[in-house]
Amino acid sequence: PQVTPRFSVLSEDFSADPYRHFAQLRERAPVHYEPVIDSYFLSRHEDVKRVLTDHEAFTTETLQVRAEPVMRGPVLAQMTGAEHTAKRGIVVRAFTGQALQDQVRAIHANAEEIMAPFLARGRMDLVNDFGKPFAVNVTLDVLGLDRRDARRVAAWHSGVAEFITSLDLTPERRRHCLECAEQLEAYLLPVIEDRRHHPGEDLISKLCTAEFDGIAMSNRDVTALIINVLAAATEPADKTLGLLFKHLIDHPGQLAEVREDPELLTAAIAETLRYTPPVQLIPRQAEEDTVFAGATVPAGATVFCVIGAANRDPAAFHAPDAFDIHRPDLGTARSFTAAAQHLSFGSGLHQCVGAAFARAEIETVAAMLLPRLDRVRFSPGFRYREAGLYTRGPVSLSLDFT
Ligand code: 2IO
Repeated sequence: PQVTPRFSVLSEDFSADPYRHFAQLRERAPVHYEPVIDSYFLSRHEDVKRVLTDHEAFTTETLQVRAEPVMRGPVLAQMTGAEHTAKRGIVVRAFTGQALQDQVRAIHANAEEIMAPFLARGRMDLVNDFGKPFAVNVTLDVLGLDRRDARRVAAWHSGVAEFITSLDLTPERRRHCLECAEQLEAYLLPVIEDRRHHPGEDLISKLCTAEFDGIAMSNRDVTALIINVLAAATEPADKTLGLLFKHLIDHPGQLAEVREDPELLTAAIAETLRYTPPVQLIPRQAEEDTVFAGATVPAGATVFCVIGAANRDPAAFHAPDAFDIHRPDLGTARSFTAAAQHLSFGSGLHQCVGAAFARAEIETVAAMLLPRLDRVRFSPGFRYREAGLYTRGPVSLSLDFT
């Protein structure tokens, strides 16, 4: 007799199109166990929200093994209590007010420079020609790192990102990722030393001069926060931009509306984040046995929140599988704050500290691109493909225009 293979989120079938499986996951396996990686996957909006906001029962302990080895120290999401409040405050200040205004100018300048050579050609791969170099250069500017180091930093960043976003790393890949992280750390240390003596307006200087409990942060703490910002600002950016244009091109009516009224871009970005979150998984560690609708998650277990599935839960969103920038349950203004209904920036204490920056970044470039990409469409013969389980986005997005 034929044996039906057990459904697995680690299967090729799932990664080819996770969205096709989300309803089944929510309805038939709301607490889904993956034996190979000894982890649980939660997919209902209510359950994911609960995991992310119940900080006692579900902690970020798991980042000690999932992030710290390549971050070279503790990141914001690992911290708790007064230390978390103080250090998060430092990062929040570095991404608001005048700092954010300066960052928007860097976003503008980088976008202008990188898109220029492609505009005359009438063809551009929005992900590889534009999004990736753009995301790296903007992040370097924000951190205050030398743009001439972009290639090296981008290569090290790929190793760091691969470590965080892989569910089953081979020992060889793991070694490669750790090597990237060590080289990145060695590159950053002299920069940190220099900024301690000659601080500027950049984020590294702010981290170097900020005090917590009257004491400056150690090189290890500053390094970890820099790598944290590098990964968080780079990895999801090109994906979000690519997904936004993919959805708008697929929905010509909504594209026309956004062209007509650029104020609608905010809603289009928020809906893109809900519909196709660039960060699909958020890990936590269960500290106690917890009963969900489906089953029990045991104390000590690693839990992955399946953000894409939660964002398409009909219990949270009406007609969840439709891309609709006008959906009344989106709450555009709330979408980049702690009150967001979608879970793409997480929720609770550790909700994305870069959400306002992300919004400014994607809004700024999209507003620059739209009027320049006349009659934008997929290039002839282009085949749309997405990749990634943890972070997910278009492999490429070849666009023709004018
Ligand atoms: C290392 C997937 C890059 C974050 C993590 C603790 C980073 C943390 C995230 C996002 C994006 C990453 N987690 N941003 O999911 O800072």
